[in-house]
Amino acid sequence: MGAPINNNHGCTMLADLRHDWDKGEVLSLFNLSFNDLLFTAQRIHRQHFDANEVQISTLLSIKTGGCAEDCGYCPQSAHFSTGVKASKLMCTEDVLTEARKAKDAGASRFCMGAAWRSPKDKDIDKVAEMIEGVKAMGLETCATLGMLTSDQANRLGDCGLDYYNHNLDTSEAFYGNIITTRTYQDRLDTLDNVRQAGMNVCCGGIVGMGEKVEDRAELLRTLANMPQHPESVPVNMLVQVEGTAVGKVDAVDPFDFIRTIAVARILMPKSFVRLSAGREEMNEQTQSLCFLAGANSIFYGEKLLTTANPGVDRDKQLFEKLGLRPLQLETQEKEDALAA
Ligand code: SAM
Ligand code: DTB
Ligand code: SF4
Repeated sequence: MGAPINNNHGCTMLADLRHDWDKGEVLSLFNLSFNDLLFTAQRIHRQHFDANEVQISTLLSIKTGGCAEDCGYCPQSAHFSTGVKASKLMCTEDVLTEARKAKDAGASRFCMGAAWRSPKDKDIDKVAEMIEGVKAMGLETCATLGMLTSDQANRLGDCGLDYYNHNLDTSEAFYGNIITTRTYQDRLDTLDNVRQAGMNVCCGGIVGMGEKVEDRAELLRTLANMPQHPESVPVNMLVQVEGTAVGKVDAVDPFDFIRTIAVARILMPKSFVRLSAGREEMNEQTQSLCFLAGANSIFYGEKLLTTANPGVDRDKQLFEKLGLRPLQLETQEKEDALAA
């Protein structure tokens, strides 16, 4: 475990990855001056990554709406009237057509999301077929299907799923204000099953649901204190959807969102931190500060699951203005994906 070293200029250097953060330490990062926080985060970022390279994933909702869970932020929950039409699981052929388009547009990872509390075993068979087809195109694969048993996680791992996304969403203390139909421990159990199955973990949360800075700090502390940091940490800014439980809370101050990205970068130096949902509502300057704070991954393509994301042309322009480049998969990774 590396101890934080303060160099008296307000920047903390980390000798190694840590998994033993306490509450006060994380909160004190949030309370740094904005410049000190961003400088610290950017310096740590540069120790582990090319600061001008951004990983890009494209999302597809393979099964939309009608979900039994009551997640207070989600337009796909059957508990809210949001205008999202429920549909059945897409067929593999249509999913592969969308994956091909995503690859041609420049994505390196394709993430398939389903509005399920948890998949049935027969759903896993169908999703496995999709995963195999997407991998055969030389794309990395990610899925987010709800809670998994350890058998289901093993089956997804065996068919070559690279990443499983399952978010903790917020702190354990605030969680009950947002979701009542499953527990924080249920989420942690699925994350354990994913890890045991040998897949990469994609786990993060949402900022802007009315939580306090202490809740953001606790969410990040929980992630960072896992025995292994999630390889991918999506930080979503709440997309406020009319009809959901948190559709009308006060919008988060962009500086507080940027701070959350910076603290995620400092706590999990080697993880990809994704500037996730909410970019459609952000200006270019806010997004740029997120990249400066250490975000190095985005969702790319005009739709997230059911809500809007900036169009590909706008993102290309932004990358050009900032001198950013999409991360290219290594030749070896491509060959592995194609051979699988
Ligand atoms: N049903 C699965 C589950 O909940 O694990 C997978 C899909 S679910 C839509 C994936 C994640 O999307 C949620 O955990 C949440 O973090 C994020 N999400 C959903 N609605 C959102 C919103 N309105 N704004 C920001 N993020 C949202
Ligand atoms: C994640 O953390 N954010 C993505 C992905 N993982 C699945 C989903 C964002 C959804 C935003 C609301 C919607 O489009 O329905
Ligand atoms: Fe269902 Fe996932 Fe939406 Fe919760 S976040 S309502 S589990 S689709």
